[in-house]
Amino acid sequence: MILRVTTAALLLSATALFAQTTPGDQFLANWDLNGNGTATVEELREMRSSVFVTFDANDDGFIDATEYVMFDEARQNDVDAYQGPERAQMQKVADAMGLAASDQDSDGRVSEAEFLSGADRWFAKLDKNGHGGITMADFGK
Ligand SMILES: [Ca+2]
Ligand SMILES: [Ca+2]
Ligand SMILES: [Ca+2]
Repeated sequence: MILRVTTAALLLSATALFAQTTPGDQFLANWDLNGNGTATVEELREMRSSVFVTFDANDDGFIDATEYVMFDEARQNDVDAYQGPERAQMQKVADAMGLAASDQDSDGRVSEAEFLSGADRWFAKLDKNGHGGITMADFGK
């Protein structure tokens, strides 16, 4: 009986793992800061600012190539949780914060200004239906 309960519990937790959140759910969980179902460009900038501070490990105002190693790994972990078309969707989100996409003056490192200004281009790309906010609809849900 105990064994059966344990198995059921295991099955339940496995189901929870497999019924993972969609990229849209995950995106909004991270970027819709006030939780109203819409990520605005202001929220994208604010969150990018927090992300920047997190990965500018030596606080010199730049995420350089060395610091990008950690940052790339963190974003890749998110991508690796998905497969198929959802993986492609997550990859796009991850790439948008990459060194190549963010380093506008091509000096090999990303300043906070470069990183924050990326939010505007990113927002325009993500807001597929152009209604001024990113919602689940923009992720095809
Ligand atoms: Ca919001
Ligand atoms: Ca730095
Ligand atoms: Ca730069």
